[in-house]
Amino acid sequence: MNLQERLEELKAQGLKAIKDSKKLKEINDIRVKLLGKKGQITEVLRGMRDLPKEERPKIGVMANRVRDELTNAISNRQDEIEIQKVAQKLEAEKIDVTLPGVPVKAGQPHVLSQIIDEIEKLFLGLGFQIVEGPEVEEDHYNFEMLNLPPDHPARDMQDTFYITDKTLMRTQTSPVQARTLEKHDFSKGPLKMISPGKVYRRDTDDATHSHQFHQVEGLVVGENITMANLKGTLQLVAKTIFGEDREIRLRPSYFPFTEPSAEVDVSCFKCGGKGCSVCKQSGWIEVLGAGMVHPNVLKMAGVDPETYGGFAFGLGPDRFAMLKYGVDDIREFYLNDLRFLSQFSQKG
Ligand code: 2NM
Repeated sequence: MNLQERLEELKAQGLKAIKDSKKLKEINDIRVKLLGKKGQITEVLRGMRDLPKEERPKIGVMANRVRDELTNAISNRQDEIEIQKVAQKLEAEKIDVTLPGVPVKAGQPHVLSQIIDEIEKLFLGLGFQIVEGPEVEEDHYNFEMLNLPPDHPARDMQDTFYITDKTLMRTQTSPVQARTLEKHDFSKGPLKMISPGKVYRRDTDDATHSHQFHQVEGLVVGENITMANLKGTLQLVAKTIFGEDREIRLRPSYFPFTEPSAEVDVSCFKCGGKGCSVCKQSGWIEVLGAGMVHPNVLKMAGVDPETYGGFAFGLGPDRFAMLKYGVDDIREFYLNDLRFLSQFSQKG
């Protein structure tokens, strides 16, 4: 085979190999094999020394043309492979922005928080302040200031978690009210407040008793506050939580911190008052305690009962939620079982 034939052969083989190559590494190997220092084309050029002088230019021109063609083919194929690589990467990483999104699972406030939030919203709308206070409380504020005498059964070790002789886990949120009443400046107007929060009683937990539960207590003290104001306010609470058609009634009762005192019933939200299993055929359900603030409570807080007076009430969000949603075991609220909690998803 003469050099000319050899060049034709190398060109044909080379172009085919270049065309078939799939990777940059492969094409680089082809380049070295053909055009490198010890490459096949280079070898042909070296072989020209053995040719008669007059044949050399012709073969030289031809060899250069073959080298240029192969160089071009290599460069083109390299570009093609490069572009293909980018295209494959783009294809693999493609995202379809028109696909519907994956919804994020949203939780909701605890059912007791939902009840408390609703009550807070109502009272903020009526111009009340929301006041929080310590859960570890002084005996003085929890009992003394609220007209609970030292021999009152609630003060027994049996009924209260004492921390020391003088400190305890609050059994009601009224100590927050005693603290606020004591500081209130009546020249700036009446005191209107609610105090929501956790309270503690020494109790054996069962379906209807829990050693921790919640309270929202309300207090209004000012001039010319009457029991009619109390009834109108509690009417709103009943309608807000249990529905627009609810009525309330007051029955005489006793609390150490109010005189007179009342138990407050709401007309049954299930039967509307006709009598059913929820209201035990009475048409009414007991939901609140309330009364006119005892003069002793005012005096203890440094407020003159001759000039100022008012009403107070206490309600239990746990009891409200049990009634409203038919929960038959108070302990459910404190077990943090999502199968229970997730049933109270909020609307809107
Ligand atoms: C109740 C029932 C009746 C009450 C009284 C006071 C205060 F601070 F004025 F003395 N706060 N809350 C009260 C009155 C609480 O819970 C069933």
